[in-house]
Amino acid sequence: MRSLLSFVVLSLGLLALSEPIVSPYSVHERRTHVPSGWTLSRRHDASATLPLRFALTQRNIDDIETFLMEVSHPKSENYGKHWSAGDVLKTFAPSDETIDAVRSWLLESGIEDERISVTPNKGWIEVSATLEEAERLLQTEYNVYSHTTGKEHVACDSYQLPAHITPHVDFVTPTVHFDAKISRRSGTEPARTIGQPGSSGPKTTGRFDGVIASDLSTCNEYITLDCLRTLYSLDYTPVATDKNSYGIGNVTVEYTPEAYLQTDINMFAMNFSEGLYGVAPYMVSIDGGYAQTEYTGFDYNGESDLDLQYGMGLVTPAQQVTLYQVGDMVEGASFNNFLDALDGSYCTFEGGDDYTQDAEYPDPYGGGYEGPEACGTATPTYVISTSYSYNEADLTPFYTARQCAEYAKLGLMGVTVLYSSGDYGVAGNDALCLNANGTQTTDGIMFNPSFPGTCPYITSVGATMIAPNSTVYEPETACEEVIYSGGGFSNYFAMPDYQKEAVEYYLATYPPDYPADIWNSTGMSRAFPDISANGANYVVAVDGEFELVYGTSCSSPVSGAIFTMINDARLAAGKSTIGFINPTIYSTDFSGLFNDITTGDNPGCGTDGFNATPGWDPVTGLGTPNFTKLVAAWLALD
Ligand SMILES: *[C@@H]1O[C@H](CO)[C@@H](O)[C@H](O)[C@H]1NC(C)=O
Ligand SMILES: *[C@@H]1O[C@H](CO)[C@@H](O)[C@H](O)[C@H]1NC(C)=O
Ligand SMILES: *[C@@H]1O[C@H](CO)[C@@H](O)[C@H](O)[C@H]1NC(C)=O
Ligand SMILES: *[C@@H]1O[C@H](CO)[C@@H](O)[C@H](O)[C@H]1NC(C)=O
Ligand SMILES: *[C@@H]1O[C@H](CO)[C@@H](O)[C@H](O)[C@H]1NC(C)=O
Ligand SMILES: CC(=O)N[C@H]1CO[C@H](CO)[C@@H](O)[C@@H]1O
Repeated sequence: MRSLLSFVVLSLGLLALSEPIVSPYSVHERRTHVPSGWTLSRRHDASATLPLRFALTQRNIDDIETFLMEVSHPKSENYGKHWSAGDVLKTFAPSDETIDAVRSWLLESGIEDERISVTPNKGWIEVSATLEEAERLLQTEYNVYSHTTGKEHVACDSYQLPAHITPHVDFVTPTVHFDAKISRRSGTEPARTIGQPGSSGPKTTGRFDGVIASDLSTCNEYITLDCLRTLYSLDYTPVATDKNSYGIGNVTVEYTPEAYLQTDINMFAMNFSEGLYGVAPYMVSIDGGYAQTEYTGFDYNGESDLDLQYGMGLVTPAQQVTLYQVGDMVEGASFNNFLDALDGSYCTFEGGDDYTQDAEYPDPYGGGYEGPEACGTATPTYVISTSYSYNEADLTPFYTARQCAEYAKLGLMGVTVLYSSGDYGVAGNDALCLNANGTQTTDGIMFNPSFPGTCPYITSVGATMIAPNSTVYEPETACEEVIYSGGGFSNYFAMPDYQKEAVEYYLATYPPDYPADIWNSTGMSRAFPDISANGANYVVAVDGEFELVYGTSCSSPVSGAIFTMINDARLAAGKSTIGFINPTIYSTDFSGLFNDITTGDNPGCGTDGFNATPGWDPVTGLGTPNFTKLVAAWLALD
């Protein structure tokens, strides 16, 4: 024992005196393009200090899909045996070996111990490095880029890590992460985050003055709760509302400044759901989120009013709905800020996750939320529906991969995560398409998939509509009114096994007639959406008037309500929640339980997009839910 110890001490002593371990460097991340509007301005100042943050590789993360399938695949013995938050934390926290490897490398490279800090959750290591140190550690060169607006940003084109460090680090910031959000986030101006007016929310055709028939004969022009109940065979009164203390019926996430108005819920209630009058969602405030009333208008209230009126209406007033309201008025928030609140192990330092990308709290911009960033303070509910999205290309592969793994963790815990698939067909938000050099413009010609829609561990929801002059009793068609259902093939994520058969059938039977350089035709990438629901002509009370609203923003909360009712039935029967549903809904036992949508398409990027076809398709997924069939099939599972 003794001699071994002194040997260790001796070798450490030698190490400190000798040259660092020689290990060949290799490129860790490289950026393909400088985003539009930015130009290389100059070398970064030699006197600058960089807050280098190393995102440490999580333990067992390569097995996350296996773990998730184990509890989510209907044929698995452990179906429904979801994990506790503690199990998740224990399984994935970076190992001591990882922390030691990165720390030793930094020490050997001449960084003093007191400058190296590890976050309490062990997820990150931070070092305040001089420019010379950062460039030497990462074998790179930092430059300053200027935006047409005069703003500046520091970035490098690529960076390297020594071979023995590579397996321990997901990514390093600040480096190549230089995307759309960053361009809105420099100098003193806060990030333009999701939920901000002008970002892609639902669309409205404005005030609506039509007359809604008391039977269902006007559903093709005006969607109401009754139209949806009939379309999706949803005739159910929840019974497990008190039996289960937490989670069910908790369906919505909103990002400040988007906010609902109780007066609008009440107005909606008077016409369509009497019992909803005066009922408020249970609000969980994250990072200073609150239902702001300073700003009104469709851009501020449309999304939240829609989500809550339909989400709350469909689960009935008997079932409480939780509203996660994320972010303050100054900075807003990102999905990562929300995930931090649900999972303390995901948080980084005192501030956001990637300070170039996510909101930081306490808000450094003044006049905002001064409390600490929410970190593991909120409990995830059983169904979480979000009607906001990025374009995949707004973000880097490492950033999306890390966030996507978080959704898998929620799935492990029995949570169903739904995201709207986007409203621009095969184009991205705001009709942006990709160029070969990686930039996004409205005249780009390459399809531009949406994120988190392309994350294989969430359920992506597209949009349908009742065809003109059709009734609720006829099959719907892909939404082609005001918006087009987002759908297509990821450029970042590989195809998960659960959808292989369905997607391969589509590709073989209805091969899209587009050149391989405008879409990911490899047949090996994650295809979306997974399902769909009506997204046109919703009658929504917004700022004291009824408006007609369109978007996959409608489809996601409606699907969330349906899955919440299925959870209710299972919980009442003493079973688990349905959790991550994709392996189940694509399985043969569930074939035919969704209403197959076979007409319509999702144009974008100067094309007609893809076609809805028999079976799964990249416009409407497996189709729209039939609650009656689905609840029976899910009750038949353990
Ligand atoms: C709501 O109810 C009022 C009062 O009955 C009626 O005048 C109005 O047309 C209704 N609006 C809608 C959109 O149904
Ligand atoms: C990228 O390609 C587009 C379309 O070809 C072009 O308009 C744009 O100037 C290019 N941008 C950069 C930064 O190269
Ligand atoms: C729907 O019906 C109206 C009136 O009957 C007619 O003018 C219109 O052409 C029809 N639209 C379609 C798509 O059939
Ligand atoms: C297509 O998708 C696969 C898997 O997601 C990915 O590896 C590949 O790079 C993508 N191709 C392009 C051109 O983006
Ligand atoms: C939904 O399923 C029920 C029960 O099988 C069936 O009666 C109903 O017709 C289905 N609805 C649709 C739209 O297919
Ligand atoms: C009805 C219900 O289950 N509500 C729960 C929603 O989630 C919050 C936690 O975020 C619980 O406190 C509520 O009881």
